Amino acid sequence: MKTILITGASGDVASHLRRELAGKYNLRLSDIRPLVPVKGEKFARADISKMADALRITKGVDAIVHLGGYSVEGPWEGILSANIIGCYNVFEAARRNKVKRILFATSNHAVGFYPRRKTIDHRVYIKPDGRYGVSKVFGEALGSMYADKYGMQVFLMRIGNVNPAPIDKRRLSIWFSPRDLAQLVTIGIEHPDIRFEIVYGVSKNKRSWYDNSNARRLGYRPQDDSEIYARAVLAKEGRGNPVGDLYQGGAFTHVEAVPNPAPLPKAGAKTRRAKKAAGNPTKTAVKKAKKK
Ligand code: 15L
Repeated sequence: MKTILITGASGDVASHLRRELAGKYNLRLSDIRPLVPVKGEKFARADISKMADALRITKGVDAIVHLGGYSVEGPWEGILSANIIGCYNVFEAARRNKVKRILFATSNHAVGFYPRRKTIDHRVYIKPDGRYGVSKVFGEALGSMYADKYGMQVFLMRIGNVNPAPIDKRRLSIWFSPRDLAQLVTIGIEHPDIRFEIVYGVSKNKRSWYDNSNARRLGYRPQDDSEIYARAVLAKEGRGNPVGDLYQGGAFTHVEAVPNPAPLPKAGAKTRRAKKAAGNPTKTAVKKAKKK
């Protein structure tokens, strides 16, 4: 059984992926945030913006699914550290540890400034819709360079929105169901002829604005279509935005920050383990007070 490292394992996308891949691979997980592994998983806490951590987690794995990083539009410092420095470290650590294959979660936001009326494929010129999108383009460029210069096998997935069901009008076009995610990732891990590929990580949505023929060529046959949710989703749709509604990237094209679904632990905040080691100050204080 292959050993697969999933970075960003505490995140949303990884939590779906871990469930879908359970039993198929030995899963090695890493994240800057804590996580409780289940049977078949091993977890290592790591900050990928530190090369030593990246080297430690990538040792002895057959492939890497790199999901870790800042996952929305936001402040440059966070994006720089996780998505630029961190992404470089993961690719470079993989090379030094002789890990041949890497699957990178790039994003629809690498091409988010394409208008919604246009269907785009994997060959279009990049059009990032913010700092986050630019950082994903950087990861794509790293992938290209590591494939050409070092012979790494690189599978870039421009992911739409992974969710059990689509959450709004825009996501009807870019929805990626957990089981379709698992299918695409499995192709990325198993396909014998991956050198450098760009595919869209989306289900077979009727309203899709992607021509995902490259994924299809590699054997991807998505099962899910957001259309069955369309009526319910559209009934709840709020007021739009004249810019966001025009472009595939939606709000990312006109706001400076999107609420971060996976905030990092605050600097100086203690982990659960560290708190345990230090004793729970509140409980200790209560006990002492009772004894008096
Ligand atoms: C992304 O790239 C984000 O990682 C995810 O959190 C969603 O915001 C998604 O794009 C989206 O466009 O819906």
